[in-house]
Amino acid sequence: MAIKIKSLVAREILDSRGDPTVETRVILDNGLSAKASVPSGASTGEHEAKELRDNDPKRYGGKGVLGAVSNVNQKIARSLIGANIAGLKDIDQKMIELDGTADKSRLGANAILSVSLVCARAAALAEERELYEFLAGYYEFPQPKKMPCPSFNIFNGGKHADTNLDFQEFMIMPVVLGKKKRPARLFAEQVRAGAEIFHELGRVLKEADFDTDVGNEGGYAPDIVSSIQAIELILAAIIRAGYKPGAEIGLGIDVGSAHLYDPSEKKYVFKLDHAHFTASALEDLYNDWLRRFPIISIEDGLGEDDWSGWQSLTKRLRDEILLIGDDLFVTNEQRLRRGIKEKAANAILIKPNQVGTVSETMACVKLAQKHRYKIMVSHRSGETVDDFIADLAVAIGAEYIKSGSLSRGERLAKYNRLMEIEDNLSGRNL
Ligand code: 2PG
Ligand code: MG
Repeated sequence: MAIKIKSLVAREILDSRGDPTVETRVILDNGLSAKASVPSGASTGEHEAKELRDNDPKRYGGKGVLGAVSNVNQKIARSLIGANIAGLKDIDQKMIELDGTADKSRLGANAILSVSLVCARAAALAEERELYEFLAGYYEFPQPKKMPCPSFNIFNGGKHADTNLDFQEFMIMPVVLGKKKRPARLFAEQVRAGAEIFHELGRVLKEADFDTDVGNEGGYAPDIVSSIQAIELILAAIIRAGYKPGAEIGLGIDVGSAHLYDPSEKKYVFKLDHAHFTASALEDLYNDWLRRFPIISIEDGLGEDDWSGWQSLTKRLRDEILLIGDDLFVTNEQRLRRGIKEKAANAILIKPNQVGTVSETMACVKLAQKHRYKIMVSHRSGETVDDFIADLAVAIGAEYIKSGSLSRGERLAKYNRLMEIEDNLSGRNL
């Protein structure tokens, strides 16, 4: 017998930056209930689905989400109460139609995603399955077996911290750790390596008289003298923590370049380095850096609408490193289709709130996998303790996940859940 949605109740809660966001609870007619909340970006792409904010300057500086909350409690609840919880695609489709806009701006992508996430979680509960297992089965992915490699953002800049660093994220990726002799709990060992390097970086910074406060994603965020200095400090920490840069730990960079682009000049402006780059000069810079440093991944190396720049960058470096499209693709099938056609990027960042429903996220993942784009599942800079993306990454067999640094509970919630899943997969929790 079908298990149906009995009630949907949303509330305004606060995210990790102290800004309002939407949390929704669903209750099923068999008494089961689940809760989910949505994250929010700071370096949001121009082409993302739109979160609905109240824009009432008297509440939370205009960032309140009472409108989105009431859309869940009234319009969405009215259309979904009585729906079969096992029909997630229908549930998502109903919300897409109810909204009726291309960017979900009427009901709000935040309202819609909170319902989409909570229904997926409740459907898994109703079937008494782990969320990652349920998602893989329902959306027809192969049985989950492998864990994603974590990408830890231990140096925060750009829009994520009060620092002079223009680059948004410097990440360490223990991607080659255990290649020779694979440890039984590889993911847990990768987390350990990340944490040890993170703490060592704190000591390296302190000794050099830099401050060790952390940014939005839990990485350090001191003012420094050049972008390269960030790389050098990280490399020093990797070595001092007892790991080999390159051989065990690769580096990843999220340039967040859309926010550095000056359209009047047609150049990318790096204030800290007093440098202005055209797309092709920036391509040369990346090419130079990856020969000098163990860089294995560059995300949003060029702007979100610089298709010809992306094409050229991809042609040059596609066989050497991951070129990840975040603001470029915004987890959107149409944008990814264009990227495939134009041979732009070789990897895609997957963030459910960029598109607004789990079903559309899965459709985009399938298209990416069909065309051999590597997948990195991602958190947002404004997060909650909801760990949905950990299960999502395992369900779809993502190669990578980024959920920030090795500090701040909302970042660790995802890594901790992944360590639990790793134990589940190997039968240790049974
Ligand atoms: C990014 C994300 C997450 P934001 O650019 O990849 O790190 O940042 O959520 O601010 O868009
Ligand atoms: Mg990004």
